[in-house]
Amino acid sequence: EGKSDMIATWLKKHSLIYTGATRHPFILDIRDGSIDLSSFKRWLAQDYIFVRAFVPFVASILLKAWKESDDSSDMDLILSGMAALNDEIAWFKSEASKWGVALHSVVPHKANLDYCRFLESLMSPDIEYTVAITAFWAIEAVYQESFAHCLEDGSRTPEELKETCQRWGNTGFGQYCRSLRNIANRHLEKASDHMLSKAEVILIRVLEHEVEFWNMSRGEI
Ligand code: HMH
Repeated sequence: EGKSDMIATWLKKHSLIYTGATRHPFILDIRDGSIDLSSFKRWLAQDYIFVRAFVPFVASILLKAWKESDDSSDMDLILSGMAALNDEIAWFKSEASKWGVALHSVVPHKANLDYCRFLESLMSPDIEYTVAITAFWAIEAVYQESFAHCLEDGSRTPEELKETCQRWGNTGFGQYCRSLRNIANRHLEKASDHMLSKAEVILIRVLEHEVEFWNMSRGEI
């Protein structure tokens, strides 16, 4: 296989863990309507903490794109992603108040702390743009694929959870993820073998953290 769609190559190679992250029991429980509302609230509170840590991570990628990318449209896309995170934080606050979740008193669980620490490690200037943008794509793609699955024909997602699923499962977010994937692929295509193996390892780490995050949300701690 050539290097033109490294992401496709890696998704095939690591399909077990990718499916584990995108078809997790937490998501299947939403999709079949059997989700326990305490799990949903736990996910909501923990994800708010995660998204707050995700903002500086995306800012670090914006900085890398500005310094390292040959295409100025990369920056435009990343900036639009940052703007969407501003809306997302406001959405978490209003959703939490709807569900009676007090965000200021949430204690981050270990899986969340581990994931946030991992994000922080990726913010280092030593992490190349190619590696960081691959991680960024993977983090967004897991949510897109997961929540889109809850909206497909035949799903029995409870009405009160549909807005959440729409947030990441909508076609606009799907297009955004495809654009991130194209950027990642374009940079991976010109990367050295050494850089490719770093990006592949980071991709697997992201998928593992996503699985742990869903496990935590389901109360398996
Ligand atoms: C844990 N992964 C987690 N939370 C999110 N909000 C996303 C990915 C997508 O942005």
